[in-house]
Amino acid sequence: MRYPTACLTTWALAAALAGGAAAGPTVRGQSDQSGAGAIRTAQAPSHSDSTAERPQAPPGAPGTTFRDCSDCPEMVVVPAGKFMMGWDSGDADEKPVHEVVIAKPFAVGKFEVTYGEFNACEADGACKRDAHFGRSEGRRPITNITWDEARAYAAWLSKKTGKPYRLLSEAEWEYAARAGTRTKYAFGDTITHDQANFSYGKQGEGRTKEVGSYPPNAWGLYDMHGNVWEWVEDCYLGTYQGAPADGTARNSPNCASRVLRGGSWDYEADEIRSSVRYKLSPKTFPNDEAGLRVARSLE
Ligand SMILES: [Ca+2]
Repeated sequence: MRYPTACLTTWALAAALAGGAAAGPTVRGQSDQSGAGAIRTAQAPSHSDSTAERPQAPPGAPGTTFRDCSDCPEMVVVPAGKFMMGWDSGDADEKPVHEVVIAKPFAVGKFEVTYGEFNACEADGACKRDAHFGRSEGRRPITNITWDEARAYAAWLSKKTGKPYRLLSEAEWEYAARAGTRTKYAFGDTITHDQANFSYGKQGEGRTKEVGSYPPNAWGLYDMHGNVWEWVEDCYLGTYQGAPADGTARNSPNCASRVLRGGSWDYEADEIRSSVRYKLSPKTFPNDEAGLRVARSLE
């Protein structure tokens, strides 16, 4: 069964009605990523949002959004549940398709981490400024970031907030990207340039776009398909044979490659599907297609 029937939860359907995953990225030199033209369908709260510093009720219910500090990424609570990870018709590393159970709700970054957000970490001395060419691109997703730097950013958030920030596990990432669907994309078995930032077919011609420039998936998460590849916690292993069924990350001593998910602005539609995987050395740099999204465990 190539694309099993979509199975949205009641909550996911409600969220959807409310408005709301080859070949891998090549290492390229820097290009001017300025410019606009994105189809804006949502406006994220700015960092100056006066509500950001107010005490907030502890997050818990799926769909709840929150921010733990004014400079912190906005987070969305995703529900507990289970899903089938991988794709029978995909690459060898997407098999075997296997069930994963996510026992507890957890929070996921509503957007990819932006330059503006990462700059706060740099300003605090916890992230390396010079590694990112000194660019300041506001709400464009941070790029040219290594796996080590991505984890350093999450560690900084944890220290700053006292909350357990981290990268998503690979299983959590696919669970969040699918948002209750079993189709090739969160939007169905096809995807259009009105739904995600991906290549028109000419390698190197394109750019990142401001996060939130395209519609969210059914769980309120933006840009899971395309824009930038997103580092996850797992060590890259060539198949899902022996993969954990509880959503935890896979690891390996002296891991040579870490996983990125979701595709980027420079990849075509087939390569931004929910199940697609890529690997890079955790210290790969520079790469103008590699970014991150954070997760936070809930108490
Ligand atoms: Ca992405």
